[in-house]
Amino acid sequence: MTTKIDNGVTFDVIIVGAGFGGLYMLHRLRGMGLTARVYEMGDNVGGTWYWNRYPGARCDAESLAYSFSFDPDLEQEWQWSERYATQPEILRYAEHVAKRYDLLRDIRFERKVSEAHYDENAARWQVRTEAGDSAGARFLVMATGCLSVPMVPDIPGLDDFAGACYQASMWPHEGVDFSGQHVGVIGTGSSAIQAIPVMAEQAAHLTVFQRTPNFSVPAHNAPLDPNWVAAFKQHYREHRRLEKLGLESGFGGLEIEPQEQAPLAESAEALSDAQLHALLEERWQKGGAFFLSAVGDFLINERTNERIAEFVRGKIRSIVADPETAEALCPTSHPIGTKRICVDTDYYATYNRDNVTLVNLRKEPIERITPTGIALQGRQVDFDTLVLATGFDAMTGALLNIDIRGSNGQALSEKWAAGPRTYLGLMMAGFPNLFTITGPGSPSVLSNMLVSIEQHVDFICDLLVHMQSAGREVVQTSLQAEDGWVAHVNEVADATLFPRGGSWYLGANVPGKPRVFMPYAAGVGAYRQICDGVAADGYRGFELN
Ligand code: N01
Repeated sequence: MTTKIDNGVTFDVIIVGAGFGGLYMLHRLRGMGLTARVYEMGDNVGGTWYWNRYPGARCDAESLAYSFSFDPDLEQEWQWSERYATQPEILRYAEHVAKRYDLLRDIRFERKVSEAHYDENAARWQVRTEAGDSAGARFLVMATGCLSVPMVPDIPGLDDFAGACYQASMWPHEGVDFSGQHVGVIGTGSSAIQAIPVMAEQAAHLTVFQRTPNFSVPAHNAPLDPNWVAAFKQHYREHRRLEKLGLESGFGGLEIEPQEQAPLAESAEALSDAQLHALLEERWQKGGAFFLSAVGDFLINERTNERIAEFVRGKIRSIVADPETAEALCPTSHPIGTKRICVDTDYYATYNRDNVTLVNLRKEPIERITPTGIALQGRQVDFDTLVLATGFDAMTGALLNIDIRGSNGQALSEKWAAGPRTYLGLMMAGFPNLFTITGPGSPSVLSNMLVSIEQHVDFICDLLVHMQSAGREVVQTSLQAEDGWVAHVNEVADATLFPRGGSWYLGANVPGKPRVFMPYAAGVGAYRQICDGVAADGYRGFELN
């Protein structure tokens, strides 16, 4: 432990997590003259970009968009080197932000928060860490991230494996050398789809154990041309404005000139196959998840969705040489886009390598993990090293891992027993003065996280200023406001194909987790308008005392 333990100290605000959400929150609070302490589990800033160091890890939003907008000088001075930034570069950026705004002195690292209890009489949150800190604060801000609790698969024999076993989201800082190794990887989500091509280049042999194939589109990543960037940066403010309104996509649609991006067609209904193919091909060649928004109704019209899905399957069949492997890689069990679309570099082509084998677990289920590999029904596949790219207990996992208790000692785990309930993804009824950044019920994981983080932090800070000027100490949301918001979030999701995705958006990847569509699916523009309206109405749905 490098810093002294907090014992009985109090702050205006305690922030949990030093990822981008925690860093910006701290910066803003400083500017308001408030005292704040950040507790962070890792030994450095960066959150998801601190932990997810697996080979090939990079962002699926363009670097010029996946960055802070709050300071025009920062965005002008920081130079991104690639269209999609690598994990090490994003981590360097987070470190730069922390140093540039002198944030480190208020962050305590290697501090896992174990409990946060609200003392109603004192109107104060009391927070403890596993390291032994005990501190109080009027406000508590959970900046714990949406994808920060790794899922260890419940496969019999996992502990019996005698070789090295790595979880993609807890990758060793010193890296892993796969040279000459036989490697097995379980999972084919975004993490695996990025890691597999890179690991395949190094390993003697790579066996991919796939339960559900995923749709993936090419990133067409490339180094950024400094002249292009300089021209883009002349318009940075306007790009940011459009991005905040959800009118420009940082998922692959950035051009020098800021422009409101519309789908190439509102619906595929009136398009012939050849016409639709041409539109999709245009976006496919451009690269990135922006591909999905080529046609406006892809998430509400089953026929459109299936035609787009079939286009991608056609791509897979044209890239992967072995027809059986190609068919196994073709997703058929969920509408395209209802699970997070993956963005890759050479993923499908990797299966043409002699040293890569796909095991289709739908045909050959895993019986158990053995000391030397994986026993399938009827055969054994041996390898030296096992990589688990098996995802996260998303959106609620990090909050429920902490013993959070609000008014009358109510535990958050009790309140959320049937699934998360929030008002605007920002507050829970019965938990006064506690805010979540990009919590369930907000656009969060369906958006560019940096855009959503800044909007949440700014909203919370404006609310605190409003409370200060009104002489109020306590803010809470009502059950009525919360019920109304939960109903609205469900209504929006139910109007789409999202609930059919069986994804981590729904909690479907965690055994026993209630199936509730957690993010708000109407987009950052609509959400921002609602939040602005709430604030303009004197913070409708929030009770100030
Ligand atoms: O996790 P996932 P991820 N036996 O949950 C499989 C973000 N992200 O870490 O689908 C066999 O998507 C599971 O199979 P199935 C992004 O938002 C972003 O890859 O449950 N397989 C699935 O294939 C992303 O969506 C970036 O049948 C098992 C895989 O493990 C989110 O993080 C990069 C299994 C888990 O896939 C999560 O992605 C990386 C079992 N028992 C991540 N248990 C970028 O910005 C699980 N699986 C680019």
